[in-house]
Amino acid sequence: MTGEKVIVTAALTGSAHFPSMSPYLPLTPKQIIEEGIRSAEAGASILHIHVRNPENGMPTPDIELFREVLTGLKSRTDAVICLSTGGGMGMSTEQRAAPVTTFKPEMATLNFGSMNFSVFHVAEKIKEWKYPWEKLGMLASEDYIFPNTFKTLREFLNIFTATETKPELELYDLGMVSNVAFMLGRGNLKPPVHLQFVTGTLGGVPSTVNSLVTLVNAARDAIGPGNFSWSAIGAGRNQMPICSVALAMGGHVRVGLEDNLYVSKGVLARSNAELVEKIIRIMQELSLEPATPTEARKILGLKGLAKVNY
Ligand code: KMH
Ligand code: ZN
Repeated sequence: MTGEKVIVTAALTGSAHFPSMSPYLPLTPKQIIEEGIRSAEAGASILHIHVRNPENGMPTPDIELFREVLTGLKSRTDAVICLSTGGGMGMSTEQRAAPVTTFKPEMATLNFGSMNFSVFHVAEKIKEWKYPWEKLGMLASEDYIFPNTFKTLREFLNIFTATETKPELELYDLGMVSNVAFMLGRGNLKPPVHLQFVTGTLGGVPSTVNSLVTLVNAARDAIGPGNFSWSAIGAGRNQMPICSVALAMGGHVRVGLEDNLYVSKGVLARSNAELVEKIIRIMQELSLEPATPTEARKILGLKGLAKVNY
């Protein structure tokens, strides 16, 4: 990929960060749309979308909220939309898959293995809570297993095939690389696949250079160098260092408030665009340029905006 344009993904709000953690986390459809437009203007070619209850910021699978965000974005930017099927804690597989079935997006995430996915440790750091659900949800995550069995992966992939949606395979650990190789071998997945290496979540690999290098090398061994493109996530303070290493390795990058709330040590990012601008400044120092949405579609082999259902 060296010399190719770099795809910058902006993950706008997610479900693992809570309203009390930052006043800049977009919660309402209007806020998510504005954040997406500004991130695209700053150079992001993919916008990764979750939605939240506008009353209290709680992650929700509400289809009408997705529709409002998707139509709002489509009317103002040609950026690629990558919908989340990870949803939020406790959402059923059906709820998680519904946005793909309904809107037939060009891309959507697919978390490629079950794991502990917890944020309970963050609760101790929050002094003032905005909403009652936050502390309850955070503490309950100590006993949460994020379910992504081979059966549900097969069912999700059948949906993605039917809707011509390119899955972005979220890999949090080494075993998930084997899962990809296995599903390729069974024909549930077709190469080239797009891998998102997620580092720094509690329950997944740590955000270290060695973790990223190990995951990339494992993918090269198990999936084959020509059979995948890849991007990297560093959670929290490791977002820019891990993305910088990914750039040097010829990978694509994901930034945004879903994964990191800070633009520098102790300074809250005031928008997703700030994080997009920061990684693009780093890219410029490395003589790398962000891909446009059209270039991202070509690199990833996407079906085009004309074939979505929103
Ligand atoms: N939660 C992020 C670490 C999804 O939305 O399906 C990866 C992600 C998964 O964005
Ligand atoms: Zn997400």
